[in-house]
Amino acid sequence: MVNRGAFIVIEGLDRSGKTTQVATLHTRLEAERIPVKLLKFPDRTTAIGSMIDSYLRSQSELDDRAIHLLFSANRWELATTIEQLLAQGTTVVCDRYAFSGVAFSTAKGLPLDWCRSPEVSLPGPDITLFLDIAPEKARERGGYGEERYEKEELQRKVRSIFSEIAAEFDQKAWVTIDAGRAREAVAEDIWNSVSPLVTGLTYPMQRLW
Ligand code: T5A
Ligand code: NA
Repeated sequence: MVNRGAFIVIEGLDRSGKTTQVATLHTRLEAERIPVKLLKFPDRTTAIGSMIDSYLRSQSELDDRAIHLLFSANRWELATTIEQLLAQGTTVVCDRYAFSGVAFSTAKGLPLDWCRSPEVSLPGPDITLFLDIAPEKARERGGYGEERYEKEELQRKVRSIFSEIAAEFDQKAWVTIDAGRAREAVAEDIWNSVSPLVTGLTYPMQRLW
């Protein structure tokens, strides 16, 4: 029986460097000959994803609950794929996941428990790396302010909800990384956290939450 792949989630505030770090991790895993698949949420390529994309670019309006459920449905669309990849021994690296879903919608004013319920029993990450950065520092990076949620006040609320979510996990399952440093330093911390997991796991896939 092959060991299953690890499910690695990279979370963080907008412009914290998630996409940059996911790409670096991908390159390193390939160099180590570890089978790997990158995923990103929202996955804007599906029919649901195109509704989300239009909402984020302020080209359409949706009730806060409706958009929340679309973000969640966008993960459920890929739940079986994630499960199959892990079972066949492929490591899955995911740029944002259910924690973003809960943090952003709660920051907009929806109750946390309500936000969490559609995420329950999705494939659970083996490790979540949270890229933490002060919103005022993130704002200095390229492209900030183009999409709906890229406002400093909202980002501050999102950051505090992420820290509430973090408190529910032990230090091995949720690792907070200072993302305000140089790319290489952040990448090194990520590698040190994930390298023990990527040679394959023998325990079953987890479920949220
Ligand atoms: N959302 C998402 C929900 O509300 N509910 C959900 O369920 C989900 C999944 C879109 C929005 O949707 C919300 C959250 C978001 O507001 P997205 O598509 O992931 O989510 O957003 P993106 O715009 O693609 O990504 P971000 O804006 O969050 O950027 P990243 O990926 O964190 O940052 P990255 O790597 O693109 O870097 C940003 C810039 O900084 C530079 C990069 O070169 C780039 O210019 N940079 C650095 N500069 C200095 N030092 C470093 N260490 C740097 N690392 C990167
Ligand atoms: Na990104």
